[in-house]
Amino acid sequence: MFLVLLNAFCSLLLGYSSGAKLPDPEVKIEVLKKPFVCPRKSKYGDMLLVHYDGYLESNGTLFHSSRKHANGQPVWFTLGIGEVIKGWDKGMKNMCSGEKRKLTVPSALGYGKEGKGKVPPESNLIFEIEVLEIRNGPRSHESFQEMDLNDDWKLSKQEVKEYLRKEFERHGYTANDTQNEFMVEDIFKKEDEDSDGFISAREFTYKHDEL
Ligand SMILES: *[C@@H]1O[C@H](CO)[C@@H](O)[C@H](O)[C@H]1NC(C)=O
Ligand SMILES: *[C@@H]1O[C@H](CO)[C@@H](O)[C@H](O)[C@H]1NC(C)=O
Ligand SMILES: [Ca+2]
Ligand SMILES: [Ca+2]
Repeated sequence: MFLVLLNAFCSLLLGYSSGAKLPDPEVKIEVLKKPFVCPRKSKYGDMLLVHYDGYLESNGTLFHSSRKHANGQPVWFTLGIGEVIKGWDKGMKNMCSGEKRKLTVPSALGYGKEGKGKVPPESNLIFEIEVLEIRNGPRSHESFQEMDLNDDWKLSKQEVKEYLRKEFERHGYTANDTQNEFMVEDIFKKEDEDSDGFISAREFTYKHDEL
């Protein structure tokens, strides 16, 4: 259980995928409902809580509904980092909390040649997605400031370790120093690109080059 959380947390913190470049298929976006008040719009790196229904475009079969399946719980994901299909990453920018969109996603931005579960290979998909909540993602400017305890615009190993400790405690786990140090080393190996012993704001922010 601990390791599962650790992995989930690591991929949250470090997660961005480097996919091969595609020839730019487009997602068709239709706004079905837009709230009158919209204090904040979704941007890459934000965490979004959504309910959604996914249909096969070919014959309208509902292949997944967050309300009907998996205990009816809405799902959290981070926008723009390849955690979800590209169609969502591309089609859910600038959304308000309470907004509902219909996305028509070509197969290449969905599950592609392989398909997945109830989605056959080469299927175009239709999603009706409602955003329930938007939060700062782990890679946001706000998160960086929260981690940068001495405001020098770079993260030391100590600051990252402190952040991990707080995150684990927030999730109800006792922080394990040995384990944390191991994670910090791993994080710095990947993130400290110029090996100066600090993660700069530039090194920290998401890389969006696959979008
Ligand atoms: C819709 O298409 C899928 C995949 O080709 C197939 O499995 C399913 O039986 C079809 N459903 C209907 C109602 O035709
Ligand atoms: C902390 O993690 C290490 C490495 O996984 C493990 O060997 C050790 O027993 C853990 N310590 C505590 C107090 O849980
Ligand atoms: Ca700092
Ligand atoms: Ca650095």
